[in-house]
Amino acid sequence: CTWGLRAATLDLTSISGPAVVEQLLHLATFSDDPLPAVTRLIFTPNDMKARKYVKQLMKEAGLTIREDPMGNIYGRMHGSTKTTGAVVTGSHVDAIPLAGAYDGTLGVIGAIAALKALGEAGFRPEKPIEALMFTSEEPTRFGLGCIGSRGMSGALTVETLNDKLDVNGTSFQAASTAAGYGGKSHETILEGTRVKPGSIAAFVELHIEQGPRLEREGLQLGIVSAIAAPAALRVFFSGDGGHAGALLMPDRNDAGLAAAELALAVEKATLDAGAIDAVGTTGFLQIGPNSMNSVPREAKLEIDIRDIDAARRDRTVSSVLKSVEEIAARRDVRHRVEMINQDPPATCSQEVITAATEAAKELGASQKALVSRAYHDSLFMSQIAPTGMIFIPCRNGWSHRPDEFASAADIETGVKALALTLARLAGT
Ligand code: HGY
Ligand code: MN
Ligand code: MN
Ligand code: MN
Repeated sequence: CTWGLRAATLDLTSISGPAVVEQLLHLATFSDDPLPAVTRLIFTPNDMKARKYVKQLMKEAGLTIREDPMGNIYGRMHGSTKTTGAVVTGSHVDAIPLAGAYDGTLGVIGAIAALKALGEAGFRPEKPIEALMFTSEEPTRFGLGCIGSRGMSGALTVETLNDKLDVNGTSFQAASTAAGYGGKSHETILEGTRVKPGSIAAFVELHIEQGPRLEREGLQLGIVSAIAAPAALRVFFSGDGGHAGALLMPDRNDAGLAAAELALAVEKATLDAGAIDAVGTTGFLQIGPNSMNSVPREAKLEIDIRDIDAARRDRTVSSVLKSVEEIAARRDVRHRVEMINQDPPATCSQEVITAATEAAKELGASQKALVSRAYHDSLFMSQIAPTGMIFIPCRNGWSHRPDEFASAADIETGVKALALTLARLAGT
């Protein structure tokens, strides 16, 4: 049948922005910090409560639930055919320290709400549709972002997973197994997580923009065309330290000052790239022993460098690496560099972009194509399936902070656009 006819008859009035907001705010109560801050790291007690709540919502939506060894949680709406790959939609519920209630969670709760509404509207998809909660998108606990979607897409090796320990020295294998997932080794865990080729026909992620463009232009939806290329590195400096009173300036090799210089060098290298899409951040800077009258002898920095142009991003990374060498030599400090990740950008699939754009038009929602400057699990899903993202505005573009906010009206528009996009991709 012609899609337009069927979409027009799809009654999605059961999708209610206020109801989704209520679920998001209930989810936000599972936090290690008092509201409105949300802190929720993978496999911690609050994450386990969040997982339980997500599975309860999936069950109430009539979805068939399955979980893989890394803790990715799938809720499936069966299609009329078994052979084709599923249309999948999802995001993450883990949150960096002192974050907000909408980053990631909108794409999980919204996915379940969209599938529930499609079921209630009597929509019977040809392809199965799945709501997916990725086990962890933030890099906080194991020092690597998108660990679940990397595992699903094959972008994660056993060696990489082996050296990802948390601050207590706990391995992913130990933490996931203690949480009821996992397995006897990282090999078996990755084997059980890897998505079989062809099993995903398309992937769509609903997310807040985490930037100010949509709100500034008064637009309701963003249809993502590309996702910027993220890179991250860890740098350690060490000097001999000493007494702040007795150690004279010419005799010092102050690791703290080397770190301070490097943080400024990151900013300079990024600005020297000469492009507004180039960003560089020293988000973590720790010195030791961190006492007023002791010359710092240790420093650790975690640096995040992104750009929509991968080659230009790589030039910025190499300029930062050159600065590490130059600062270390000049200040006579020892140094060590760990590249955490240096991923390619993602180009979204025209098929998904078209489906999402048509869905927005059907809703009469204002929209524009835009690039995602944040990374998402979509970055890795795009390596194994046609992938796209739908953005809604967030207040002042704020994200990764407790006052992150999206309105019930924008959330409702986003979930409806997602439902229509899924129906189009999964329909006959
Ligand atoms: O850092 C990011 O872009 C994502 O929010 N983890
Ligand atoms: Mn985030
Ligand atoms: Mn996110
Ligand atoms: Mn070196």
